Amino acid sequence: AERVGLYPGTFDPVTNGHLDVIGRAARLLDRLVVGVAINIGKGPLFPLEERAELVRAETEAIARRCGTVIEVAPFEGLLVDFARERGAQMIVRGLRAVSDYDYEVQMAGMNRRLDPEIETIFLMASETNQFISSRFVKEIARLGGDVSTFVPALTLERTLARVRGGG
Ligand code: COD
Repeated sequence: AERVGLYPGTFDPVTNGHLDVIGRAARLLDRLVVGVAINIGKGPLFPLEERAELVRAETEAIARRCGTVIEVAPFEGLLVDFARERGAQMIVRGLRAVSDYDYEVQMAGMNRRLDPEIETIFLMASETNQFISSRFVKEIARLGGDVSTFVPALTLERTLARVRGGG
């Protein structure tokens, strides 16, 4: 059977940490759906369409390299419902520092109660990309720091345009 995974997130914006996880997941799967959350509490820097557009653009090379189909799709509502709808047997999450652990374990546990058929799998990024977070990328860029090793090229350009534009 086709192995399908769902990698959900906010991607505000996509970072080299996310891409590292996507590359590792792609090697294990036939098809990877990257779910871009529509409703996110805190006002995002990028609107939904641009978050999805950047994920799409930055994952093209990975899809070509792995021969895995990567679909980028916005979603709202329950994650497990979206996973079922897209035919995914597993949810892919990334683990960074221990600080992610509590939240990730609770989320995986709750999702398992909601749908015991769907497995959550955790992947770690390389040492270089391990500690990158969208939140700190935005903060560093706003304060004039160099984020060019944290995000891919097009995303860097768009991030600088947004923070310079005061957005
Ligand atoms: N290295 C490794 N992993 C990383 C890195 C890195 N440098 N950076 C990010 N990641 C991982 C994160 O740990 C996460 O697993 C994933 O990448 C996405 O990260 P974010 O920050 O873009 O997205 P999140 O964690 O804010 O997304 C949360 C969701 C939108 C997926 C969640 O809120 C959700 O599922 N909402 C839908 C409603 C629902 O079903 N709720 C019940 C869930 S129990």
